[in-house]
Amino acid sequence: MTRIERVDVLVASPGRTFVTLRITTSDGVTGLGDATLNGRELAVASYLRDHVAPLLIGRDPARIEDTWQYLYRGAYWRRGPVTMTAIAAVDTALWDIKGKTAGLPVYELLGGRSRDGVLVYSHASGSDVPELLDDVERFLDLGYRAVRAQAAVPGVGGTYGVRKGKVYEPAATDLPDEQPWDTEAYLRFAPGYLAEVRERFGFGFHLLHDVHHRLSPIEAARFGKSVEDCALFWMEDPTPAENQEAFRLIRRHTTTPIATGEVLNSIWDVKDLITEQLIDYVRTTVVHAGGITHLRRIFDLAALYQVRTGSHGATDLSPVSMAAAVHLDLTVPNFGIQEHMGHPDEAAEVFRTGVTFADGMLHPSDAPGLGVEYDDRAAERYPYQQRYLPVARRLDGSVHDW
Ligand code: CS2
Ligand code: MG
Repeated sequence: MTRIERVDVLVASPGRTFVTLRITTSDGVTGLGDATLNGRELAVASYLRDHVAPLLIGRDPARIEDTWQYLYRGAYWRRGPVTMTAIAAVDTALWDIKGKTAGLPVYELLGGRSRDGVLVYSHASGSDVPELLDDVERFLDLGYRAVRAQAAVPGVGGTYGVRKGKVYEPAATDLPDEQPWDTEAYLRFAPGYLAEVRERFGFGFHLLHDVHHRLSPIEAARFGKSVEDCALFWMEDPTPAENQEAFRLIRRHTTTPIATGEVLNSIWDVKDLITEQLIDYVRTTVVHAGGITHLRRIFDLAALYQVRTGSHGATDLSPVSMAAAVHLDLTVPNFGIQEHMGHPDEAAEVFRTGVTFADGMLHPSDAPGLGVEYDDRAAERYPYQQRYLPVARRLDGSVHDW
């Protein structure tokens, strides 16, 4: 009988920090899982190394669902980003192993292809509107059929999403960078530049925007109404989603589609949003919402209510969870879109992935399992670096949602 023989928690910072779980079976088959929780990485590394790994040794790697239930119910303390990211890493690694053992890519284990490829969007941004427009053009020229647009609000250094360098990386300082925020300035400025994107490039591609949890429900309703002529694919995280009822108010005022869920980590956190159709896209992910096993439950619930998938895919989601996302996205009937921000060049030295980009879509490799390899020797060149996400402060100095 095959058994789990070894569990490694691998922490490295190739361009940015990633925590990767590797499970090795008594047959010598290995599986990878992403365990990266941006800004709180070591909490998950310890949860896995100190609390979960000892429980996995000797277990049957084929029993994915049983392991999921064992780790979720057996923890007693349920849900939350650290627990669900740790369970996700184990789950993803076991699906990788199952695929390798079966000699099949994971998407074949999930029901096979429902589409030719996975439509993706990437991030255009600018420190001013001309720079944003040039960046949108760059992504359209690269073949993206969907582009997110974010521009710095004049005089507001804390505007979310403005890239400095090749990829947008918000966790860039060894202590939280405290950034100013001015909601009124944002509400007066952002609708204008989104309209300018449409004026310059038309409506032949999907335009997305991330509000990033910054507005109250009525402010979000006001924003949604003000951009209706821009025909956004979605406005993302218009208001913090802990209070799922808040979205009822937004829904009453605007037809701009809504996406939320990247900071949520279980079906319970999105149940009302989905069953009341308060959102149009659910953004939960393989890495933060309990792995492939739990995310497909969320996606199946969403399908019943015509809510489509729109998973988070920023730089802090490693090539391992991005590959797993593509395998799942390829199969689910209610796929919407997949975020694809890419990774720093150094990450490609550590993670060798078979995922490819073509014609505005991502495509998984047909290698057995997830199709990702981890190079330990390369990882040694990039020791862990502690980095924090920023903190936002209103003009009166009080903390706001970053
Ligand atoms: C953002 C992320 O990609 C997105 O939609 O919300 O950049 C997010 O800020 C980071 O993933 C946080 O680590
Ligand atoms: Mg977001």
